[in-house]
Amino acid sequence: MAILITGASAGFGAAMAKTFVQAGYAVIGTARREDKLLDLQQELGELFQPIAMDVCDKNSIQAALNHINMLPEHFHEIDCLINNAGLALGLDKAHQAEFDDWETMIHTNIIGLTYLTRQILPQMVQRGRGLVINMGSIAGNYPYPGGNVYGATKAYVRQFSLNLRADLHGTGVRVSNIEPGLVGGSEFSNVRFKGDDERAAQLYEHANALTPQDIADTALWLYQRPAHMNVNSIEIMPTTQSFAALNVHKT
Ligand code: 8X3
Repeated sequence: MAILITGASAGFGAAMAKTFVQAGYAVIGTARREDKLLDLQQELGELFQPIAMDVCDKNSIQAALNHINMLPEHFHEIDCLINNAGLALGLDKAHQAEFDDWETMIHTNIIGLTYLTRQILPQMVQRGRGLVINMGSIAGNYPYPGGNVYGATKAYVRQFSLNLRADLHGTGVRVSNIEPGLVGGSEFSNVRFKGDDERAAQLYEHANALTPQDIADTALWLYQRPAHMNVNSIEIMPTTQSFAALNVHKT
């Protein structure tokens, strides 16, 4: 039995890979950047198997799934799929945002996640057990300026997760959606701000944000819940983050 984690080369995915390996589980980590995965394997040893995969490319996903069968046997059955690969690009208003960025987010956060899930689910249903953990976001629950398509993709992830639960009724397969707020220590904002590392750093300065380890610990906790328990969604914020009032534009 193995844990399959997408986007495992950095951030949440790398923290999850380490956390699950340290707990004794066999982990397959996928990402586009194979060199980063190989570095992680150096660190984690044989319980971690890297596979280069672009979650936006169905052929690449198929090739990765075929590759799993060439790994040692205890990696063959995926008991937990962690759909972690995803990204935000830009924080511009909808009328100013780059459409290419929107497309990339839709391809990665929605289409890639959905396709891979569809490929993995049958084996879980057949075994009558398994867990799909999707990485949602508070951005899927609360609108904010510039969140436009990113938030919409995460709202999709949340509803897809809940609808999977409806379809998987009676199969024993569990689905959880993790919805984090502000998390520092990953490349998330550096990617969102397209390399403006100073802007990214400012966001987390003095914010006492969550860490990738907090999210990895949550994923492990979800996986280790007993088979009769399904956490549908878990929304997590740093204590420093809360809600603001709605805006009123006065003329
Ligand atoms: C990341 C959380 O608040 O930056 O998904 O959208 S937020």
